[in-house]
Amino acid sequence: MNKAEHQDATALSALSELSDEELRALDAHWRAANYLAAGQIYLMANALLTEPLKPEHIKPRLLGHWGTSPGLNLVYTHLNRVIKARGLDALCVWGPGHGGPSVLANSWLEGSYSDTYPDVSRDGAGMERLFKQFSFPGGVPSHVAPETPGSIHEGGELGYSLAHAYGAAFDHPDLLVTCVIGDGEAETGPLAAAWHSNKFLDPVHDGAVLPVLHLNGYKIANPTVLSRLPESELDELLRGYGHEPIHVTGDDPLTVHRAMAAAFDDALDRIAVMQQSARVDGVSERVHWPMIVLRTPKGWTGPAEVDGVPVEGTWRAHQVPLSEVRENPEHLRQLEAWLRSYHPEQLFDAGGRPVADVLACLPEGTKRLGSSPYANGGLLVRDLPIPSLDRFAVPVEKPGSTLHEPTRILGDLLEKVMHDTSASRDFRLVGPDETASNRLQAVFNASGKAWQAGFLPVDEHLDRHGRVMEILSEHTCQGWLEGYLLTGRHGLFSCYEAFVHIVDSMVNQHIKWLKTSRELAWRAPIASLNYLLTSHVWRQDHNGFSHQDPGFVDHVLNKSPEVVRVYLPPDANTLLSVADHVLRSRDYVNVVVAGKQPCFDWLSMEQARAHCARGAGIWEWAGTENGGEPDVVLACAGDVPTLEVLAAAQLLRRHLPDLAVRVVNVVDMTRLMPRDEHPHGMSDFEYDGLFTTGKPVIFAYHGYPWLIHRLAYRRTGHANLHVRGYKESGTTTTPFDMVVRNDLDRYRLVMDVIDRVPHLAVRAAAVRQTMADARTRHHAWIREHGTDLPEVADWTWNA
Ligand SMILES: Cc1ncc(C[n+]2csc(CCOP(=O)(O)OP(=O)(O)O)c2C)c(N)n1
Ligand SMILES: [Mg+2]
Repeated sequence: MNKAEHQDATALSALSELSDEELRALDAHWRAANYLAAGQIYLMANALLTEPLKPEHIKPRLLGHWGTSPGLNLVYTHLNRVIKARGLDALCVWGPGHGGPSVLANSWLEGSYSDTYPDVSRDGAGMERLFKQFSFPGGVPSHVAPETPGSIHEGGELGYSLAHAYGAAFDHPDLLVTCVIGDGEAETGPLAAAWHSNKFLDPVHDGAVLPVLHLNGYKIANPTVLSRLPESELDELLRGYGHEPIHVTGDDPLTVHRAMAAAFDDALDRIAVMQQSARVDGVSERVHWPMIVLRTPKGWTGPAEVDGVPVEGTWRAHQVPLSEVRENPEHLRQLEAWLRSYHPEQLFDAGGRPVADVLACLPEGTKRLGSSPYANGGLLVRDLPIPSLDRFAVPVEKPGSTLHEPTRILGDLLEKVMHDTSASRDFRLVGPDETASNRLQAVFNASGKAWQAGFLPVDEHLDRHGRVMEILSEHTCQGWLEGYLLTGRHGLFSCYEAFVHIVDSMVNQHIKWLKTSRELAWRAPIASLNYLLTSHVWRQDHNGFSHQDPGFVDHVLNKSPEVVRVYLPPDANTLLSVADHVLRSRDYVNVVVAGKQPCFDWLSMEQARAHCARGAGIWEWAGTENGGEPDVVLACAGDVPTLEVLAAAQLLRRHLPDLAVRVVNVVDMTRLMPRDEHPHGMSDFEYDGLFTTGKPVIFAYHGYPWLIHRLAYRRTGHANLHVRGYKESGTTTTPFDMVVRNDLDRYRLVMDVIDRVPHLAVRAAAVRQTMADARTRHHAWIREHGTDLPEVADWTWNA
């Protein structure tokens, strides 16, 4: 858009009734924030420019992002005004989180920063610290990070702001969540999907989300798609997403202040009316929420031209507009002129404290964005009411004789949790369209599925006030849940195992957030992010190869050990015990992999609790040790591998009754790690006792076999460890064929034992041959009958 068009559009915007005094004060606040943002990028001394700028005042490494900062500052300034005027509880999610200097500047101006970090006081000495520490060794990161007061969103990896904002707003009816979305960020898949969150926001029980699309026109090196659409086309697009856009456009500060104030007032008036009509008048029609489209220049108020090329209003303003300030006197001169253009002497008193005009727009106490308890969710979180597990446990008189679908049993527990949080509304279940498919449908007895779009008679369980969230965007599910947890609530994400990879990089970011937060005393612990991965690799009966990928566990186990936990409960009662644990935990990312298909019940509730507390242990009843040393250890992790190991143990009992077999089951994968690498890691002493130092260990694992080697490579007995798992051989076939194809089946495991226990090869050659023949029989049988061999399909534990 050219300048004339800018002005036209500005003229169309409604102008607010700001008094000249208010206008001057808002502009003073904005200029102060701009000054402080630029100061952080460049200065390590002479923060107030009390003397002419010299090279030694400049940081040796110039790091940070200027371009987005003036726009973020504008939003912060105007949010302050409306929070104060209307007494709002507000939170802001800063999508372009690379604008760290802006958010830091504002939290310093409002005093939140000094409240959190008293050594960075709101005066000249504190300003100097604020400047020097930014992107400086031993200081603070360049982005909006966990260290930043008032933040729940790093914005380092772009795309998640809008989903986070909605997550924060769900079940916080009195909260306004403003969300600044970069026009580059708006090109990402996660952001594009998140516009539809407005079809899930309940105007009665949820707060409001006010998106501010920040059209500064550019990304790092390119124009942005949305900024180059004709305004009418953009307007239609946003209306198509269900919003009513309010456009604010311009490059003259005072005009934009007036338009921005009017836009905020207009948006908040509309929101208040919509909430009133839903909450008081009981209107249940879908709401088309307002949003603001803010079109101002990138790097606004910065250097217009540098070295003969335009910078302000272009992509060149993205990071550091003047890059050779120490070496190039012209750059130094330009920087000084730029910084002095804000008139710091009018904004700060001689002691460096912001003057009254600058502070006039600021709210107080916890209304300040940087001091909102909503942004430090651990302050708000209550314990989840988790009922006693005994009423949900399945009775187990004898192991391996009854079958249950573990996730269905878990669904009963979740129904109760959902029911018991009906009033507190602080628990949600999210998933991409799979709650029922994952057999958790009992929760629908306690809550329907959130839905604000159209309803048809065929629909089931859709509910304007529901707390089960289903949208076919794993990114949106993940973003919602993160925002919900970060603002002090609880939840569970149930997902097909293979497709949870879609959020690999989102979970990376959340783990980083938690790792850093745990090191900040002022950040209170929040509820853990819990994944239930079901419909797993071994039982993709309907789908086949595309749906088979157990690698999320590998991905997560690379991450900060203090944050990540991985559980593979082998049956219904162990799943209940694991669920109880993860739902109570704080500050972790818990990955629980469990089947939804009928699965043998191995452990009573009491045994399950003890087994899960150990995380890994011997199942004496399944082995044949008789008090001596075992000849071989059969280890397993995961429901299907556990079944195959027990079936193998039974075959060994029958065919090689003298062989001393130990059966070990691992529920908590991190138990396998060395003790000094993970807080759950086993000492060598314990590990050696369980797995022996010299006997063969045949380990049947749910996922890719290499993981077990990685976890155990330092152990004495590693050379004797032989792992079977998924080796990417899959298709649509019978359940048992899946394990046969991947050499994880009972017959193969028996052959592995014979091959690895010394002196057995000759003695047990006939047994080995019987096992190989069974595999051959299996092969022919499934091709003829389409089902598994009766001896496999009808198998029960019978020792
Ligand atoms: C997912 C992702 N891809 C790429 C980047 C690298 N990156 C950092 S800033 C940026 C441009 C962002 O542009 P925009 O959202 O318009 O922000 P602004 O113009 O306000 O700086 C890019 C591509 C990133 N941070 N995250
Ligand atoms: Mg941009």
